Amino acid sequence: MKRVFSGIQPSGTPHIGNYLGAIKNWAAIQEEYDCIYCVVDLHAITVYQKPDILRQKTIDAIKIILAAGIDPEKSIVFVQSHIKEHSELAWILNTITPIGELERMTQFKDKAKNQKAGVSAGLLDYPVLMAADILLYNTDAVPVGEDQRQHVELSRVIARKFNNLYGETFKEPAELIRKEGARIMSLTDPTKKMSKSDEDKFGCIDLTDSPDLIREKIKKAVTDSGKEIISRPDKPAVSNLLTIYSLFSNQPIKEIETKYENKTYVEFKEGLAQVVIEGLALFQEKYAELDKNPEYVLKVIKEGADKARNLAESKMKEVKEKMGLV
Ligand code: ATP
Ligand code: LTN
Repeated sequence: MKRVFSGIQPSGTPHIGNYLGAIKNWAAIQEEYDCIYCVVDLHAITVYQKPDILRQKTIDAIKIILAAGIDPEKSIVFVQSHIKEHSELAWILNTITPIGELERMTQFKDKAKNQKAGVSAGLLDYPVLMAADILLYNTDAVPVGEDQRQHVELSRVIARKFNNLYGETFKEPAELIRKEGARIMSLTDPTKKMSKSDEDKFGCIDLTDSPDLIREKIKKAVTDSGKEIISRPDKPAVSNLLTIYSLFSNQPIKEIETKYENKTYVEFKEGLAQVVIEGLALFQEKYAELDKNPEYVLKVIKEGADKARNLAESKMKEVKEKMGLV
């Protein structure tokens, strides 16, 4: 089976953008691929995190992965900082990565704007650590949202350069990006992607939001001028809501448009809230069960690290031999 690797940062609370754009798909492809899913705490610290909160969010992120239907008997689930080879390989890859490639990354440029106290070397280096995550496990495919495409492309550039210098060592990974849901937009500003770091809490629906809060957020979501409920470039807000509706209900957008022809935005939003609440119900039920069973979660984390370590150690040995690091 081909290998899949992906990661989620334990910063903020995951939202339906993370779910529809990535995690839901992670569960769906478990039968087809040999999957490894990682909570990337070393990536999260490229922006300051309070230690106690980081610790808790890391465990919460593991629970999110499990509640989304990822089965630790089938897939490896682990925490990035538990496997030291990620940092070790990132250092090695740093030595062959041109700074110019890192400076042109869109995510770096966006996040650098918010680091008022000066941009850290870690923020610039973020994509190299991500390349290390991916290349360490001979990954074939990386399921991510659209915002991560550029980083996966860079990991191919780095793999190619290493292979040219030191001999065939790394596979060149492909991004696996779904057409629908790859970029869920903010509910309050449809020109921005839904993001955990958004200060406006009404922009995001978090995966752990209660039904009442989901209804309230959808009620407050912005719409476009005109009354039609239709997906069109000049109706970015409504198009985003229709995408969310379609992905949670598994109905094509065209059918939803027909259903709400001649109906009001209020009626459409009530229907949407219901679909989102129902679409998250099973996930939330599983999440609440895991909350009651912290020993199980810790056991999954430990066993996941043991499996990942075996693979990572053997790849690092190969890398060091090829480079003359003996
Ligand atoms: P955020 O901006 O919310 O902090 P992120 O991309 O920085 O998200 P992660 O939590 O690590 O951080 O992302 C997990 C996955 O969710 C990634 O594959 C990412 O591409 C995807 N993702 C993030 N935001 C969206 C979105 N608005 N729509 C679709 N996919 C998204
Ligand atoms: N940068 C990604 C998280 C991430 C990742 C990875 C995704 C870190 N390492 C390796 C796929 C493969 C993000 O912000 N979503």
